[in-house]
Amino acid sequence: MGILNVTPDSFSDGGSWLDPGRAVAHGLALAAQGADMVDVGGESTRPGARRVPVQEELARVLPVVRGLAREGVLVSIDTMRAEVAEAALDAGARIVNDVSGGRADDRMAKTVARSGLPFVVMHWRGQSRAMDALAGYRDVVADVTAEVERQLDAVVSAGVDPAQVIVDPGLGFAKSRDDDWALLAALDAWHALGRPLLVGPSRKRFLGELLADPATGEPRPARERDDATTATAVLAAARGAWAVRVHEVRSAADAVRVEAAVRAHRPVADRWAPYRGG
Ligand code: PMM
Repeated sequence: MGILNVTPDSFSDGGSWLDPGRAVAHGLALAAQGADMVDVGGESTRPGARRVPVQEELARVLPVVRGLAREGVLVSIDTMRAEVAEAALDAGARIVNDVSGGRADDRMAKTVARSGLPFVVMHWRGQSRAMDALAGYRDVVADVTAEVERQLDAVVSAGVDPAQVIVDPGLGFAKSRDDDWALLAALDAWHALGRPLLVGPSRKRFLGELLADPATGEPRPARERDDATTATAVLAAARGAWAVRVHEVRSAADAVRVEAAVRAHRPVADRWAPYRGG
């Protein structure tokens, strides 16, 4: 899943794609580089971000959704607002990606239910401006999967078919660096929910801190975290993730295809298993 943030203030690509023509061209480039879908968002969710007015969000995303859908790109709309989701679906989007998993707008689940289209339910504890203060888990993997299960129950009660739902651990959303690593290390736990898994590690803080400058302790700048993002994409793919949401598509798409090719040839390796030691 290629990321297309039509915002002035997203943490790593804010301001790059505000012009609709440039945004559509970038979305087409992401598809040409191997993205199976392009996720269009008009509101930054970086920690501390303020909400944008709904009219502003609509004005940012609709021309881009329309332009990409017209070119045959599978478009996902990244929004917490039912009104934006509905308008984007009318404009040709075919997936709703809600970082709040239906919790920020109580009309969202009904809107998605009516559409019958895929719905990304991400783990979420609250709005971006307060997000960092909401971190804190007894056992992050058990707590986050249990909370997503409750979000899943809530959207299903509102009419969403469980078969529509894709789950996402929400890396970086009300999570410490160690929480993010623990969630990545335990992606297998998500299969118990029985739903496809989306993972969004791209250029996030936990990678910047891992790659911090040893002399100054400064985190690696966001735009220099793509190789590390690609590594996490491979790990997620190897653990059976359905999709990985990334800014730099070429390397991540190549990498997950390598992983898939190796997986497809595993029966060859299995023939050698009896000869292996230990
Ligand atoms: N992360 C961001 C935005 N949208 N959607 C999903 N499903 N999962 C994520 O992890 C996620 C998301 C924040 O990153 P960005 O500002 O670089 O888009």
